[in-house]
Amino acid sequence: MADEIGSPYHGPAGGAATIKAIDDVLAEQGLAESGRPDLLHMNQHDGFVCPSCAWPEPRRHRSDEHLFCENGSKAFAWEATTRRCTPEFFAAHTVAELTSWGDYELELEGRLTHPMAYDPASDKYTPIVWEEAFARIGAALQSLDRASQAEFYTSGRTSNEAAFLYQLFGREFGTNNFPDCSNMCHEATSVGLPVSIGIGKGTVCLEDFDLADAIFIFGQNPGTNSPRMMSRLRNASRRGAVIVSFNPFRERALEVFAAPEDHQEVATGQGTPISRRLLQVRVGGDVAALKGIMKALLAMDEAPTVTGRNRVLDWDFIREHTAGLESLLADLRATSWDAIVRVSGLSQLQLEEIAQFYAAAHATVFVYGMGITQHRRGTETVQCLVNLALLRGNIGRAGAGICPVRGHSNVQGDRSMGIWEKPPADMLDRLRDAFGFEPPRDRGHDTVVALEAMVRGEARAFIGLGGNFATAVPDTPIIHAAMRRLDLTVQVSTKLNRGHLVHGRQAFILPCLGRTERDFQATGVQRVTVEDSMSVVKSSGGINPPASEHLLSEPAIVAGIARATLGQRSKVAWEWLVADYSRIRDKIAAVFPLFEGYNERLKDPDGFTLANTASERIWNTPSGRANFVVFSGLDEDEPEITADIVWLTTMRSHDQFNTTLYSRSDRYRGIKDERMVLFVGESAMQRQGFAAGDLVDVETVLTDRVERVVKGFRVQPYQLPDGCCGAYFPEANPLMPLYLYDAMSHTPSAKGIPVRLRRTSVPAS
Ligand SMILES: Nc1nc2c(c(=O)[nH]1)N[C@H]1C(S)=C(S)[C@@H](COP(=O)(O)OP(=O)(O)OC[C@H]3O[C@@H](n4cnc5c(=O)[nH]c(N)nc54)[C@H](O)[C@@H]3O)O[C@H]1N2
Ligand SMILES: Nc1nc2c(c(=O)[nH]1)N[C@H]1C(S)=C(S)[C@@H](COP(=O)(O)OP(=O)(O)OC[C@H]3O[C@@H](n4cnc5c(=O)[nH]c(N)nc54)[C@H](O)[C@@H]3O)O[C@H]1N2
Ligand SMILES: [Mo]
Repeated sequence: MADEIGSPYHGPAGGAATIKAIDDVLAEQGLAESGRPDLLHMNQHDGFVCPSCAWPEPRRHRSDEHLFCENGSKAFAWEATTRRCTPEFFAAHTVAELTSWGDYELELEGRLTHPMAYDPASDKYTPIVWEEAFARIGAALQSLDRASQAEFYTSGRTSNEAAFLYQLFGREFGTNNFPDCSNMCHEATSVGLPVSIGIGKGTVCLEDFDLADAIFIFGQNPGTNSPRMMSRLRNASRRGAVIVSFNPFRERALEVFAAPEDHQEVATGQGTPISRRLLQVRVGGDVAALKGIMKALLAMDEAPTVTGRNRVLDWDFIREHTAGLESLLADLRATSWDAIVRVSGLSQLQLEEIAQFYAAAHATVFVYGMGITQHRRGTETVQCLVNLALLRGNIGRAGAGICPVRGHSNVQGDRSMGIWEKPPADMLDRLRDAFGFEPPRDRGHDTVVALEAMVRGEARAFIGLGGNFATAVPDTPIIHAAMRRLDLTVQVSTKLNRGHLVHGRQAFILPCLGRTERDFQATGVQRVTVEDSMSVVKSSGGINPPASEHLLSEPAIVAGIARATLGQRSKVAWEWLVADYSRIRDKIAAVFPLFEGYNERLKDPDGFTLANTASERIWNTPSGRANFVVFSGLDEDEPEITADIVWLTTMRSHDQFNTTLYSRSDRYRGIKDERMVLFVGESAMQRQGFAAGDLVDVETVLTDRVERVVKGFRVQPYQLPDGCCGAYFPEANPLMPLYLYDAMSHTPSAKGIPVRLRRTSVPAS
C-alpha cells in the first residue's frame, strides 16, 4: 500500500538512477542509437547550448568533459524526438477533442511539422503555406485600432537574435507590450536588485562556488532544475564549505548527491552529503528566517569579549559602500524572536547556528530561486537577502555574491535584448538612431497587465514567441475564457501544447526550428547566441537536420510577420538581416553598448561575460552606494495565517520542464505516474483528519468573489512545516488568483497561495 501511494526516495540524488533516466528518455523518443553521441555536443564549443536551464558551463573546460545532465538530456530528447505531429494528426482531431487531452499527451505527439491555421467550420487546424499565414496575421494586426491591443509574449528559450528582431518588430509596429516568462519568474530580482546594488543581475561567476566558504541556498531545487549546479555543490561540500539550504521540502539533492560520472559513487550508491543544515522554513517564512539570522549576527557583533568587541559585521565595507544601515538595525531590534520563530517555523537556536556559520565564513555565496521570488513581497524578499550579504561585505569579492538562478536557458538574454515593457529612454534613442523610426515611449504591458487587458477585453491579439502562456499563467480558467475572445492568436512553437487549443477567432501555429537543429539561411549555416545565468554570452549551433523541411527559424518567422504587417512603411531590411545573423548582432551592438564588438567577441569559443558593475563594487544607484532596504514586518504572505488556512506552494516535479511533462512521475519525491498530488504535513493531516490517499478539494481563500477550486488531489503525507502544503505547477494554476502578485515586480504569487482543504465531495474519476 505504502508503495502505491508513493514513498520517499532513500538513495542519493543523481547516481545510477540518473544514468538510467537518460537511457530511458532517449529510447522513448526513438533516440536510443543517436542520442548519446548527440549529447556529447551539448554545451561544447562546436555544438548547441542546452535548451533546458540557464546554468553556465565552465570556461576552458576539458573537451572530453561531459556537459550534459539528466534533465538537459530530457530537454534534448524532447526536441530531437523522432515523433512528428503532422497535418494528418490535426485532420483526425478537433480542437474540442484535443482539449480533453492531458498536457503530457499533447506534447508527446512530437514535433510540429507544418504551419497550421484554425478552421472554425471543422474546429480543426489545417495546413497553410507560410506566406499566406504571414499575410493573414499581418492583416489582422493592421486591423487593430491601436498597436497596444496586441500582446507580444516571449518565452526564455528564444535566442538573442530572434528576441532582438521581435522587440524591433513590436516597437516599429508601435507598442512596448512585451509580457514574458521572466515576469512570472525572476522579475523580483530584476526589480529588487537594482535598488539594492544597482544592477538587476547576479554578481557571481562559477569560480566563486569553488572559493566560497559557505553557500546558502534559498528556495531553489538544483537537483531537478539546474542539475549541473550539483557538481559545484558536491565539490564545495567535499572541500568543507558549509552549505545551508532553506526549503519547506527536504529536496533529496540538497541532502545527498552522487555524481553520475563518479564510478565509485554510482557503484556503491553512497553519495556526498550536500547541505550541512537543511532548514525547513515555512512557505513564505524566508524573511523571518533572514531577519533572525541578521538579528543573531547583530547580537554577536555587539557582544563584549575579552579583547573588546567581536566584530562580525564588515564595518569597513558598510562605511565605504553602503547606505541605510541604521534603519535596518532599528528594524531588527524592533523585531521579536517570538515573531521570527512563529513566522519562519524555525527555532532561535537553529537561526543562531546559521549566523555562526555565516560569521565564520570569509566568503559566502547566496543562491536563490522561485521559493524567494514568487511571493507577494518577492522583490522585498530579494532585497532582504541582499541585506544579509551586505552586512558582511559579501558582494564584489572572490567566493562571494548573489546568485539568482535563472530559469529558461536564454531568459536573461531576452531581457538584455530589450524584451521589456519599460524600456529605458537611452535604449529607445539608440534604436531610433540605428533604424530610423520613432519607437513608442509609453510603458507597455508585462504579463500581469497583459492578462488584465485580456480579461477586460481590451487586448485583441496575442503572439507567443515560444512558451505556453495559457498554461503557465495564474487563474487559468478565467484567462482561457478571455483568450478565446481574442481576434488573433499566433504561437511560434516546436510542440503541440494547450496554448494552441486556447485560441482566438483566427489562430495560427507556426512551427520553428529548435536549438539542436541546423539553421540554413541565404548566406549559409547560422549560429545564434544566448546569455546564461552568470551573464556569459556564447554561441550555439544546431547539429541535427530540421524536424521537417517546412520549419522556419524564429528570426525568419518574426521577419515574415513583420514584413507582412508593416509592408512598405518598415524601415528595417528584414530579409537582409535574416540572411546573415551576424548582421542582426551588429545591430544589437549598435543598440546595446554592453554588446559592443559582439561578433568579434564571439570568436572566443567560451564566449564573453557582460560587464557587471556590482561585482566590481561600483554601485549604480542614485546614492552611488549599495542600499540596505528594510522589509517592514515579517509576513511575506498576508493575510494572517488563521487556524484553517494552509499556505499552498506550487513547484516542479523532477520530470517536467515548466508546462512540458516528460512523465507523470517525480522520482525524488517518491511519486509514480500521477500529478494530482497534494503534499501535506503531518500536523495539518491530523488537524484535518486526513489519511494518506484521501481525495481532497483545494479552495483558494480570497478577497474577491470568484470561486477557485481544484478537486480531487490525492493526499500525500509529507515532512513539511506546519501550515504548508504543496502541489504541482501547472495543475494548481487555477488556484492562483491573478490579483495575488508582488506589487513591485508583478510576479504572481505561485509560492504562496492561501487555501482551505476539504474532503472531495465528488469522487475524482
Ligand atoms: N528540469 C527542469 N529545469 C528547469 C525548469 C523545469 O521546470 N524543469 N524550469 C526552469 C525555470 S523557467 C525556472 S524559473 C527554474 C525554477 O527552478 P526553482 O527555482 O528550483 O523552482 P521550483 O521547482 O518552482 O521551486 C524551487 C524550490 O522552492 C521551494 N519553495 C517553495 N516555496 C518556498 C518558500 O516559500 N520558501 C523557500 N525557501 N522555498 C520554497 C520548493 O520546495 C522548491 O524546492 O528552473 C529552470 N530549470
Ligand atoms: N503555478 C506556477 N506557475 C508558474 C510557475 C510556478 O512555479 N508555479 N513558474 C513560472 C515560471 S518561472 C515560468 S518561466 C513560466 C514558464 O512559462 P513558458 O515559458 O511560457 O512555458 P514553457 O512550459 O516553458 O513552454 C513550453 C513550450 O515551449 C515551446 N518550445 C520549446 N522549445 C521551443 C523553441 O526552441 N522555440 C519555440 N518557439 N518554442 C519552443 C514548446 O511548444 C513547449 O510546449 O511559468 C510560470 N508559471
Ligand atoms: Mo522561470
